[in-house]
Amino acid sequence: MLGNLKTAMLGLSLLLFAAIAYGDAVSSLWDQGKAALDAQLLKSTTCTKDKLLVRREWGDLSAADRKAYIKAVLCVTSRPSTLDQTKYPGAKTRYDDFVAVHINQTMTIHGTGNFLSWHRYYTWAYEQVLRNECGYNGTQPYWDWGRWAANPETSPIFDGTDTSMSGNGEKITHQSFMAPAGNGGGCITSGPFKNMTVNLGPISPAISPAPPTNPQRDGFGYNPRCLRRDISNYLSSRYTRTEDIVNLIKNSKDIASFQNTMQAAGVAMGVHASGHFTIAGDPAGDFFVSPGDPAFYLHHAMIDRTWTIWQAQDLQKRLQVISGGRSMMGAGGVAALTDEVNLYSLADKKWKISELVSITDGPFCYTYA
Ligand SMILES: [Cu+2]
Repeated sequence: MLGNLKTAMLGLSLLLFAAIAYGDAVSSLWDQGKAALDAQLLKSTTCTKDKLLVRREWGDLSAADRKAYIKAVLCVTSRPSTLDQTKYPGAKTRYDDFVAVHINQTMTIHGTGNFLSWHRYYTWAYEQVLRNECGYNGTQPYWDWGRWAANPETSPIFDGTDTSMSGNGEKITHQSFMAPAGNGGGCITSGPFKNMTVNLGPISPAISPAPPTNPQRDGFGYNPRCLRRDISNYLSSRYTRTEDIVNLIKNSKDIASFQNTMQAAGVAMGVHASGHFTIAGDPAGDFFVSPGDPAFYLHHAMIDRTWTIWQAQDLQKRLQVISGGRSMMGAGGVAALTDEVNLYSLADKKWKISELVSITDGPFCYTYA
């Protein structure tokens, strides 16, 4: 009798769990591609199902999981830099090392053939450092833009609580360059990262008043300042709704249209720029220095998830494909799958783009919930 009751209650709680688990039209596209991803995993020589790390949406993490992630990020910001201090005097912490490597390669990793694979490897390398250098057992969470598009400021990612990635900046009179000024613009004042110091840059600040100028022209000088944000729903409610993500995935028939639509920064803004400029401020709105805001990695994990879902809709035709040049300005010619991706001190190995296209091959062994 008691056993039956227990079974019934377990069944009920499973039902309840199923009912509250978040799902939308984008996760339906994931489900449609899942069999192909599972088959790809079976073919992998390096990754197996029992080793897979599962990345989850911030809103689906428990408070304890969020705190563990935050603790690991704070740990990376407190460990010393491993970079050459004569060349990178502004890189004080291990966290800054990531920012410096992104600054260094900015012109050859955006609007290029390696954009997606480079940022996949970079986000993975960050996740590895959290785990290997800061004792983190979890995975890199992602920011599902569509889920919070109506009001990112009140999302669990940016609500300013101690389980968030900190909140908006203090409201100041300012101009943001990519959207009308929102309710912030100043230093963030709440949440776990309110005392975080941004050390590198700026290089292309997208907010006025601008942050103080870096003592070195290359942006690698020491320029300690607060983290500023101007979170608003202006871009998210127009360009990163669930329907926008679905349209991006469904309407992009080849890799060129997928990544061009994703990276568009013109009249219609793609999800990539919209995500960055939904956070805005300094350094999130700075094309070169944007990884200096710790929310960067949640954004780029979602870029990566979106790419994976697009791939999975026709996996075998969409894995070994790239499009674009080797630099933003066209120098260097057309990118090739055999081009190497080098993260220098952030990861110990160089990989070819062709080895970075599957989330269960090359260095990778993860999936998305
Ligand atoms: Cu980037």
